[in-house]
Amino acid sequence: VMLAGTARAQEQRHPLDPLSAQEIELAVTILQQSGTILPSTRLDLIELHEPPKVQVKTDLANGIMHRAAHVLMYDWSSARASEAVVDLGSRRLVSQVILDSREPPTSWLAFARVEEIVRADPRWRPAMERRGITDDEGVGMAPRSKGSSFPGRLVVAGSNAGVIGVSTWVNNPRSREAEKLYLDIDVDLARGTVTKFEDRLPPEVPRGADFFRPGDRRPALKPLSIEQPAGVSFEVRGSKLHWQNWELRFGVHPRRGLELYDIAYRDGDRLRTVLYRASLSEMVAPYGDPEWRSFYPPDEGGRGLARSGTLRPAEHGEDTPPNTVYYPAVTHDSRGNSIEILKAVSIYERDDGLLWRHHDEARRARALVLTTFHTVDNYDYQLSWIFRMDGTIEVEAVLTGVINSYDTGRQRDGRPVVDGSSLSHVLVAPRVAGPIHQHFFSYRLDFDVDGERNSVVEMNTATIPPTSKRSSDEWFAAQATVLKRERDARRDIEMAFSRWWKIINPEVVTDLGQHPGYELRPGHNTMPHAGPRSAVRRRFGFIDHHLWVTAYSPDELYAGVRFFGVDYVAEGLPRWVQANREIANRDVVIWYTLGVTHLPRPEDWPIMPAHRAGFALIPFGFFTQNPAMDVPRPHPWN
Ligand SMILES: [Cu+2]
Repeated sequence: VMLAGTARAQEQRHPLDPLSAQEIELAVTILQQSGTILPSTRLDLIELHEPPKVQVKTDLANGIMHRAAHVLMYDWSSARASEAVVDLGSRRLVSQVILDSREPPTSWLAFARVEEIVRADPRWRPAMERRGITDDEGVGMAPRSKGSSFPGRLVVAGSNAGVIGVSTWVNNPRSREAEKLYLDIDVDLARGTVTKFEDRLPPEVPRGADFFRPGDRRPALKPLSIEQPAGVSFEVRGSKLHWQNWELRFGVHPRRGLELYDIAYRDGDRLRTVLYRASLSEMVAPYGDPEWRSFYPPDEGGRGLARSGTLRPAEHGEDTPPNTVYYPAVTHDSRGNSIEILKAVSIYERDDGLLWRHHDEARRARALVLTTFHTVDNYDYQLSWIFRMDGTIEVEAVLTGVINSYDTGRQRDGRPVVDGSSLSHVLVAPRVAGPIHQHFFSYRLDFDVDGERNSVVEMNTATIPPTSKRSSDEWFAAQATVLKRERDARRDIEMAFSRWWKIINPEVVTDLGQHPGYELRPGHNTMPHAGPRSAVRRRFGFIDHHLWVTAYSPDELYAGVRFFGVDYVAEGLPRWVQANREIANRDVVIWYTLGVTHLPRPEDWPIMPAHRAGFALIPFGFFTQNPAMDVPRPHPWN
């Protein structure tokens, strides 16, 4: 019994598991006791100090667990950003580094500081009450940097004079648009005080219409029941998930959101590794309407996908099916308090259409979905990892929520769009313009196909040129090219060659004499349309290409920038690949940029219908036949 219990405890914990609430609090306590955290210090990120892959494997083999926290912080009174590593086992401060920046490391920390200062001012609550707002949680506040656009400089270098304007609005989900609060507020970020507070509420405040039009509902549909009377077919112990032949772990990171690690497939009596780790690494949304403003929010890096308020709990039976099982996540606020979000990760099985069919024999597919919901100001994202019975992993980003908009003053378009028009915005409602923009997601995929040493092969399909033997022009073939160096591995989708990529293990040969591999199959994608000298292209150069391949390095986690306070031109992928490291038959990391170009439609208003984007990881020669031939009949829900 003891042994079984130990084995179970072993299986429940993993060196890559996110910090628990106790670990977050312990890290903060150690930093307070060592004098590293002052009363004016705020905590930007409290995360697992990620051990290198080699240490993770050694620790797992030896059944030991090193736990350390990495903490990124900013002291508002001295305008100093620093990072520290705390060993949680020995309860020691291991290292502290002052960063070469006077700026807060993320816009989130500046948002949190503004909210903290304004909410503590005695004039705030009466001003809210005058507006009929009793719960100010839905009130948005943003630092309005004077003379530069977000994400710009907040603190003037070399000075503590951090006086800044504050924009305020109500995030009323039932209102047509974010309502202005008519408050003129300046705060001193360094001193933590409000220096100006003017209430400019006009006698008649325009209110938006109700989004959901409750009196105007269509008739309800007949019931469709989704039930699993015998329970779900997956099992979760700690961070470990088993479903069908899949074994993987999942956790939530304050910045990166849902992360998967140790993804493996049980193939007979062998447990075969596929991915060491997979997560979103950055996202950025450049806006292109010259009549609006220059704006390219990095919602993952700048705000964080799971920091205070951005990770939204699921609503039972509405955003996921009723057979969903919910799992909590732990994140933290800027004072270092841990926050538990219940229903943070939704896991459910869903009917997945046809698995395979021939003549009178067929099998029904089931998929396992791991999903999270995020609200970043106006926009909403659903980020999913979908596991299939045929060995496929589908990665999906769903975009919904409220588009950014501005008031044109025009009730309607003067003339319909005609031939030759150039559109940088669309009137989506009377007076409301939706500016053109793009969404880019960078996924970091640390493949370990049957082991660490992998290669990436580009596949280009083209006509075989006629020869003297074969004069016909009807032959075509897929040409394989191994990507050998990082700088040659900046690649784009090419329709003319039906281009795709395959991640193989060149040291393993299957019974068919092939290298086991996984295909990265792009879905719909896009290229950046801001020019190459634009701020967004210089700062987030990862959007220049759909595929990047790098040699594994434990510090290289963010395709864009690690911290925003430092001068962040050409950080991340564009900088790393200048080293031009070898990538053939190495431990490699694949980075895929998924893009959506969004010219808003009237149908995107007031709340945008869910728009799906994604790509798939599909076994190609990983198995020696269809791995789902063994699915029993009749279909698996009976
Ligand atoms: Cu959009």
